[in-house]
Amino acid sequence: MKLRYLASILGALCSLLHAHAQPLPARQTTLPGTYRISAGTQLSYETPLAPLAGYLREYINVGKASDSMSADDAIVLTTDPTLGREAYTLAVKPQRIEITGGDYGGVFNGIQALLRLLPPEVYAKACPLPVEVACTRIDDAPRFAYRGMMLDVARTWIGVDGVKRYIDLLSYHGINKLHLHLSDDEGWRIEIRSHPELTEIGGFRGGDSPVRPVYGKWDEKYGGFYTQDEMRGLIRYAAVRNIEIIPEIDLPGHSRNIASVHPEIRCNYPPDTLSTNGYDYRSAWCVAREENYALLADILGELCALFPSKYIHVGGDEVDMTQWKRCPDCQALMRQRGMADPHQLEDLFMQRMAAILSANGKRPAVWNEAVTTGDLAHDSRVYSWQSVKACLDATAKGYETVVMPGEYFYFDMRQTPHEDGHDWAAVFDAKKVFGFDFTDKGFSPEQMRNVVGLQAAFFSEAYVSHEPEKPDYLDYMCFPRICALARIAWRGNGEGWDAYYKGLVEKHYDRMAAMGIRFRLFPPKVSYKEGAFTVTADDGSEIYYTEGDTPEEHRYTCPVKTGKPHLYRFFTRYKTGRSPYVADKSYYRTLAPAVAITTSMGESRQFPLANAAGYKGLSRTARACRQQDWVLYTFEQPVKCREMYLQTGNRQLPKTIITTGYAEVSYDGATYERAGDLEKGSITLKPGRAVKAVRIVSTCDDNGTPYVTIQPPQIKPVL
Ligand code: TNX
Repeated sequence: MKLRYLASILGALCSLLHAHAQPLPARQTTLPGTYRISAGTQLSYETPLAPLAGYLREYINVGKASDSMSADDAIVLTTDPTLGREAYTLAVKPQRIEITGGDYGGVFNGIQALLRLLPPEVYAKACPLPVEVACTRIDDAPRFAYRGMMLDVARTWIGVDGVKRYIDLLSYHGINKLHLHLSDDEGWRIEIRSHPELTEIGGFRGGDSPVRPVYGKWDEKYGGFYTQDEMRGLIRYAAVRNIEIIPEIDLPGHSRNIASVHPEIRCNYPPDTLSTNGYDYRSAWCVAREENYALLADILGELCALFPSKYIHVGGDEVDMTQWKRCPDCQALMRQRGMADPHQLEDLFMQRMAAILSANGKRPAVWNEAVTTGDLAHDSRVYSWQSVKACLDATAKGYETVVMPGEYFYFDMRQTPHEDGHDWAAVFDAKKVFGFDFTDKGFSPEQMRNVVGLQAAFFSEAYVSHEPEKPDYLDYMCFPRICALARIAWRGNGEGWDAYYKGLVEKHYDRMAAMGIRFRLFPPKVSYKEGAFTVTADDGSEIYYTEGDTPEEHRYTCPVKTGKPHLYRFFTRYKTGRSPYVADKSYYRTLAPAVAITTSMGESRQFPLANAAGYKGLSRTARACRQQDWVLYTFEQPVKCREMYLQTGNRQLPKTIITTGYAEVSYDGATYERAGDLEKGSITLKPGRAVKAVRIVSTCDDNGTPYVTIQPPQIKPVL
């Protein structure tokens, strides 16, 4: 008996130690009866909760405020600090609804719990009144204090309204941190009053800007920025919704933008810009140039004054240290300090940032590379993105760590192999996000104590070429992956995927539709056997298909008989959601006929033309393109095919491409005829005859990168 007593005390102690790691299951008790919310329902609240009363009224059009906290027929908002941070209880009683939060955030979370009990139209601010709610009591608290999402507004500009919409969507899901990636090589998005040129010039790329266009939007000047007043508005808007905005200025790398506006911040040597047609491609701040720290003090000083967040993210990822190795001043500094490794220069730079932040009452947040040596101040917060190992490493070094390894949490990654998006970290969907578990990854209890929470990221290089004026691509990449992230950050995944998926499909799809989210449905199951397609969707969505090149969509109602399965692509729709296309494997089958690739731009030694010609990987030219530069594909034997796709640039990303140009086809190897213009550096040919050679010709002067990437041809057989 005694032993059991001791064991249970030990158990309780252990669970306290694991407090961060152990998900806290919500307790929900269903009670008899219902409460009817009507236009006459009163709203009672403690004075500091007034913003939440206003918020709630936007969604449920309840009646007048009441001072009485004991009124019947009322929704009552109160706080009780003994509940703990962000915890809440929601009690729906026959006479009234009580929402009690451990703090402001707890009350907000309780309101969200109430919205989830109402018809989904509540998210469209169209909840019919009166509405009956079954009596219940929910006691709930978050697993992690930090439940974040990072949005890259540097590569793709997202204006104030777009960010507000995103904040709304995050807040419905209990995400409480929005990390805004406000600067990168391609854009500077926050007004700095002492240096207005940073946004006036650096907020835009292309046109007459010294910042070169990249990732699409080639012909126009593209960009935008937030004034400090607008940002203050966003900070307030987010705070009402229990979201803290954490700003990031990416330093000392990813800084080509500011270096294009202030070239003097770069290292002290003339770069070789022959391959880039004179464009200085260097992206790192010089560590040895003392004046740089005055400019940085101005910038960070204003950020510290503007953002209430305790942490200011100063980047630290992917610094090109070859620039420091070539800089006489950086080299002299290294000798003077007895440094052997350029990572120590990054440490020194980051220590200077930490000192500026500390003088302004703030702490640094950094990407995991910045703690490679472990010398950075230990009150820094580390965002571990590169791998699970990087998370283990930062937590072992004792840093407060936001866990966000790319292979689980980079929502710019594609979700199945044939969809859009990056793939460098992994190809994954919401199921993998939901499955993220600390227990099988080797975190010790000490390391778990350093985990402050989870975050996902949406980097936006690819968004800009997917109609960024619309939220479709952003939504498709983020939802339902954000739902899964939010669930594991709030509660964990103890319920298992099947139960979670059921709730997602049966309840949450309707909510997301009412929220206006253009969410992704899971792909339908497609099988082609004995001359017929059979397609099923397990989520009640409607199945459609397209045939050949015609965009017309047909409703699938019974198996489709065909001898040409490669012509069909299936997908599903449910309200505002849609699935990716799914095709038979014959659709993707390619040929690899012997081909020689030559170019007027020379070849890179590291990525020779033989890579693409051998269908082994990408090739690069030795320099950027100019007008009349060409890439020639000559086939050993003329090739008959139904489709030939020739691509310059990175897969899925309009970058390192021939920005503008055209293709010429030759059927005899001697005469060429024009076959069409490049689109995003690529062209799909549908030649009626066997092709002997194709030539791609550039019509642009420069493409803003030091080389052009050439991909292996993708040639589809005649079937
Ligand atoms: C890596 S994540 C980056 C970003 C890219 C992203 C694309 C990080 C700290 N650096 O600059 O946008 O990959 O997935």
